[in-house]
Amino acid sequence: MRLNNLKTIVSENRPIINGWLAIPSSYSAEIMGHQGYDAVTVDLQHGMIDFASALTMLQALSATPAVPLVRVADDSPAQIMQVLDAGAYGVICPMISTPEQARRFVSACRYPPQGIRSFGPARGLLYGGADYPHHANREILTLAMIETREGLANIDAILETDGLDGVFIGPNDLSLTLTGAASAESTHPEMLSAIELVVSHCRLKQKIAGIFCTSGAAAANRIAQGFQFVTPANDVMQLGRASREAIALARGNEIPTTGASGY
Ligand code: 3PY
Ligand code: MG
Repeated sequence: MRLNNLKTIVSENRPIINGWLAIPSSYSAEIMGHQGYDAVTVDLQHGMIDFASALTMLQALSATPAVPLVRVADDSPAQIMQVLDAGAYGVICPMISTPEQARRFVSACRYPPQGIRSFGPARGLLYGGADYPHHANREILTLAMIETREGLANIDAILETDGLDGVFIGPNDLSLTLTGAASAESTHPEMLSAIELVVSHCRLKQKIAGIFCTSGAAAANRIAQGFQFVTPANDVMQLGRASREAIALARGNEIPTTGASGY
């Protein structure tokens, strides 16, 4: 089976830089996959992407060096199993608040006896190789999103889930629940200590600590803080910013920091 390069990167103590796709386009996916990201995630929760588009995006990513990941809409096993069959080499599951939810999520990613994944590897075989069914349990990456007050309180028990590779903080949702305002780079004291708590528990349990960021500079700060998996903004934010910069430069104006998209 094709090895999951992300597991190698983690074992070598290097950070994973992950691209994020919200625009339903195999062409964008192909472009992003060729930019040097270690992984690129197709977002089925907040992105404008349905399964048919996700399939073509995973196919496009297969032709690039980036490891294809999917953020699913929730912890329902049917969609988790479908994106794995479509060739995702890892799943990011939002809104994991309890160890039971974490177990349900990981179990859907693992063939028996470790889990309940149903057999029908489809594109997994094409991307991973003929022996995919024998090694998929070892290679597929599982990241549970911590973005609720309850998830934060249960961080220890969630990290103890067998087969869970790590957690990925959703800072917008987490700050919304902790402080009343969604802000990915919130400096509210409750957010700062929540983030420190997650990083320190991941370090103790030797699990991946991941987080969504709003820029490359913000991602560099998170790596310095101890995160091993960072997403330096998504395609929509990057497209908006690049456009604003080009327009401002052409007009000889100052580059605005936020645009119509709110990013
Ligand atoms: C959040 O910040 O809540 C996210 O889910 C990022 O994708
Ligand atoms: Mg979120």
